[in-house]
Amino acid sequence: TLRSAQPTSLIGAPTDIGAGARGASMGPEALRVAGLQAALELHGLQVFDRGNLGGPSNPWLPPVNGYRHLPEVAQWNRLVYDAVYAELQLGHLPILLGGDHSLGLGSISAVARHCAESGKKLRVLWLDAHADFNTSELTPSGNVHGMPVACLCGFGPAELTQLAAMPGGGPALRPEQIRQIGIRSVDAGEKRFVHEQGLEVFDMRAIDEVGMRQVMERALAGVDTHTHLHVSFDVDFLDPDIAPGVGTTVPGGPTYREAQLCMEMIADSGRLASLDIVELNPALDVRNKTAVLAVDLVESLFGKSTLMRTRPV
Ligand code: 4U7
Ligand code: MN
Ligand code: MN
Ligand code: MN
Repeated sequence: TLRSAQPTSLIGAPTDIGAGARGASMGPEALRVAGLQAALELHGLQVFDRGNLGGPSNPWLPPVNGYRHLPEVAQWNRLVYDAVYAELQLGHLPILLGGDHSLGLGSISAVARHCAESGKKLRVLWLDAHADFNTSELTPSGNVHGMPVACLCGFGPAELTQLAAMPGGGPALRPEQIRQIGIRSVDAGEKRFVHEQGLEVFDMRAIDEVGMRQVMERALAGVDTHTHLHVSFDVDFLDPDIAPGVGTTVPGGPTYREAQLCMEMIADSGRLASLDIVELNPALDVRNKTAVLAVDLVESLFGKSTLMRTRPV
């Protein structure tokens, strides 16, 4: 068993406040029921389960000025920001159990502040079927889970773009710090904005053409000992045939083997320092199998491998 020096902390954020379907609020408990803590402990990790944050309930209202539930989304993200930042201060590796993907805002804002203060380079891997790069003008839904990447880059309302008090007051992220993988659903206006901002996107076509191995080599290029690697794992990244328990399924995602390789190559980088597991929706799952799969993949992300490999193939 590989022993990691860094303890991990599970932070539950049981909300679907930014989502287009109810049910992601049950994600943290489904991951616990699927044995997340025990799976990580089997790999020699020390795991603290911090329990669940308690934020506002979901009023399930239509969008106002292009956003659904903006005050509640902001409140949940302030709670996530504080919880994730506190774990980073302790030297722990925070694992955010969502909850919908709007919570990536609080989580990654905390990571960005931590990196700015500790002189680390931040690289964010966004594993998702969607680019999550909408703004209030571009969004077809008003759901904030489709906007966190744009907000992190400074495009959005102050409540969401100013979560981190960044030195110099700028946005939490610059587009060049982000790599998106598995993308296969981008809205029309969002597509133009992704192009305009120069986001590096490894869409499903890239995975089809050059394979997951080369995609991950490219996505991890430049990651070194000074890098803090954050993985934001939207479970709808996975093909819905293997992962039906998500609110926004898009066909044609990575297979089980492709997803395993993706996680294994991140583990091999040795730089994983924070993680979000989001958009798991137990109300849409089949006997918790999507949660079990997510736990299996997270094991690979933390270094489970079939053999004691000493070098790549
Ligand atoms: B997720 C969508 F219109 N783009 O903005 C939107 F297709 O966090 C979906 O990646 C967003 O699951 C999906 O509402 C957000 C839609
Ligand atoms: Mn997402
Ligand atoms: Mn998604
Ligand atoms: Mn979704």
